Amino acid sequence: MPDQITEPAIDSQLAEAAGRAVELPEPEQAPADTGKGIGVSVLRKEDAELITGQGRFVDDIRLTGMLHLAFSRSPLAHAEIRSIDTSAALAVPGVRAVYTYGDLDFHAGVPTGSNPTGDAIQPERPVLARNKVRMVGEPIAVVVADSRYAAADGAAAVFVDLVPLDPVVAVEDALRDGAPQVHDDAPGNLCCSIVYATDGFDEAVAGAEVVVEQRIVNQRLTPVAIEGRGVVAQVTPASDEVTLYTSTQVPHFVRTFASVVNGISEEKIRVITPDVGGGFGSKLNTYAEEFAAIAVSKKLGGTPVKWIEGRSENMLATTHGRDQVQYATLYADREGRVRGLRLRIVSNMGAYLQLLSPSIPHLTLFMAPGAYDIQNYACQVDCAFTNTTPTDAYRGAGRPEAAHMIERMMDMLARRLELDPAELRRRNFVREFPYTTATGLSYDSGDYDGTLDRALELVDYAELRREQAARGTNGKRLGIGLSTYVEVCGLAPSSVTKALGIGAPGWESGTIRFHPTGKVTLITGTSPHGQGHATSWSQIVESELGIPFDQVEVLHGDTAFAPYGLGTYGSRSLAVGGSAIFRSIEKVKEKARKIAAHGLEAAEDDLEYVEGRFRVKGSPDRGMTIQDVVGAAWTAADLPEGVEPGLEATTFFDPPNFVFPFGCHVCVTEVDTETGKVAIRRYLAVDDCGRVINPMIVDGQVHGGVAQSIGQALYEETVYDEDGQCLTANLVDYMVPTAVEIPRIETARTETPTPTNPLGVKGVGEAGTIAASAAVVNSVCDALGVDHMDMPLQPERVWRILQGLGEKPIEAGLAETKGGGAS
Ligand code: MCN
Repeated sequence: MPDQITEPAIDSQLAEAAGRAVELPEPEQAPADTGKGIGVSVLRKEDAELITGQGRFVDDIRLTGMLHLAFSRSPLAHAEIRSIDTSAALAVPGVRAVYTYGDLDFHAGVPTGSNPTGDAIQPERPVLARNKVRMVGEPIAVVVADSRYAAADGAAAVFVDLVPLDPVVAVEDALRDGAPQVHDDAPGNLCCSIVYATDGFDEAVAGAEVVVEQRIVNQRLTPVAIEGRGVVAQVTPASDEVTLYTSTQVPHFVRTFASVVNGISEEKIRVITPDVGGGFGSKLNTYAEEFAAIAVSKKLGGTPVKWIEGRSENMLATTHGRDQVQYATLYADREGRVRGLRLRIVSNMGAYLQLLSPSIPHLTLFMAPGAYDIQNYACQVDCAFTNTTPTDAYRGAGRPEAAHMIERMMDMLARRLELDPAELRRRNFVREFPYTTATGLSYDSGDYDGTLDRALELVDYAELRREQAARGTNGKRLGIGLSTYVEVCGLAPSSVTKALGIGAPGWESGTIRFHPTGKVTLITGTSPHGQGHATSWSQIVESELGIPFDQVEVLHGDTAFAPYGLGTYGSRSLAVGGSAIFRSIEKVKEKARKIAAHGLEAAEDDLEYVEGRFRVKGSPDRGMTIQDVVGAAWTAADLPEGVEPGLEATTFFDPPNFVFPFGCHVCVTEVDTETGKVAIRRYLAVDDCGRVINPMIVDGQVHGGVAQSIGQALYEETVYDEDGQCLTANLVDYMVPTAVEIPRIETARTETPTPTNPLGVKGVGEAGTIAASAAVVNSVCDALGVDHMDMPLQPERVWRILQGLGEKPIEAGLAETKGGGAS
């Protein structure tokens, strides 16, 4: 059972911004006397700078003599490059140079990082296009100018003679016979394929009493971080040293790959990540512009150069997310016990692979059975190239697609069996932990009934169902949607990430360094961009060492001083990076104990550490503060035999397993039968991310994630026309919901610690995004009494259903053309 439950907290800023008259309780905050250790809702120490305009982002970096870059990009989705004429661009006032592929020194193409099948086709992707372009927005030439504006004018004046080729846009079209070929070396546009089935699958599901089938489209999305990407690069020609400022989630990867692509020795490259205004996975990558900026600075003999992405450029040329078509079949008996799941996933890679592109749908494959005891499972994943922007990690990365599918299928099954969706879930929950899934994952810990019970109690589910029945089907219909999700995060151990073909290992580094005055610097290999690591990590230090929160400085994002770190993504930072810090704290504590025992002339075992002080058990007056110990370690005049001076430790923590957060989200909607408009009346998120370090940060992460997922459910969709032109590359056509659209989000928690790491923590950074879309769509389908609707549930789509017109016409799917799902 959960050992702690926190009451709902509310995002007051969102409610106020929406002008809603809502009575808001005071946010939980640290009372003055409780300290700022683990479990306390401390305000984030990062925010004072950020909200007073003192943040320092890439665009704030100004180096002497710096020039500006702009990229001339392909206007066509698929074409041969006949010639490039740069003369008009060079004539633009302020333009200093224009470079195309052959002018710059590259030793490799833009890197791809993962190969989940071992035989994935990874087509070459030149940093600047050579011979062919395969997507709108592909960089062809780079213009160097005195100002950003002159550079943009220059880029617009580059004339590229393109011979159009037929593009292929929709993923299922790409796999049809005779489809235009995106890459010569990827026949049939297939990047890779995996067929997985548990033993005896066909026999196990044969004769199932109930079979529910559905084609589900998980539409393409654009990540839209507030700050786009940006780069400042300077090469020192005499030493070949590079300083690269870049807005990234993975500074060390950027250094390693810049070394490979730019042909510069890795130790000579310093990557600095200043403040980063969000990423949502889109900055978990290395991009052409980073390598091009280094190459240009080198070509110019060391002149620093800057490139700052524009919004439409961001929406065209930075990675997109999702874009899966799924064919799901759920087999069950009449009592609602699920006997098997068959799934076919067709996943749109876009024109090229980024670091993780083909691994994302494989995460869907692994997590598709969700929180249910489904031991018979068959899945086929086909990853296909199209003439569109590459897809890669977008908050949740493969798991929202899994959770949305299985949570929708469970609701469809409940409807078919005329069972309450909560009851159906209870009949299928996993209850024994650790639990080995049909795909061989080991769910670490959980209490799925606990979060469901708590959620149903908080929304008063029985009363809602009564209201729904009483209201009937006229006017505004009431819908209640559940999502009892489980997700995987904290990707590790490295042996498993390797086996999964994920190019990166799973460990993380963390250093603790004491200064002679007893103050602490932490260096973390994580690369926060809105998650509040400086705050959380300082809380861990205060709890474990008694060093006040405000006397802890957290450094990150500079490869010159940090041990190699893998960065921030996959909600791994606390479970892996925070645990590395914790282990380093244990190491310094162990050394400090030796020094204190020596100083106090006591046995180590006779010492206890209480509130920042070693004291002799039974004689509390005899003691040494941690500051005294640090002083002794620094002066080093009287240290015990064999103990080195100084107090500092580094850990590379590689956990034995992933972590599996879970929860139950409930969405209550009112659907206007006249207009098709969906209004969310209530949204409740009950999450379990193990032990909680900072409840306020966790609430914030859940709010942000839920808001993004409501965006997917109701508003957002990246749309291409049949020529491969992106119709939604601006914030007018692509609708990111604002505080006006997002309802008040209530949060509550249960705490089921994980045995996977010493802190007992699981990740929460993506939980909201993984859970919410299914809760919203389940709610709307419940309101309308229909089996399924694809996202986004814009009023027109809902209205068509209400008029009995059905979905917008969809072309026949691949399930028929390619001979069905896995076997
Ligand atoms: N936390 C906690 N207790 C827990 C779990 C987490 O106090 N049991 C705290 C952590 O200490 C940390 C924060 O919550 O301060 C998030 O931790 P974690 O779940 O480990 O996730 P990461 O820090 O690795 O963040 C990555 C995740 C991802 S994958 C995306 S995408 C994402 C996200 O976080 N993008 C974000 N949150 C974002 N938030 C902002 N503001 N901007 C983004 O781009």
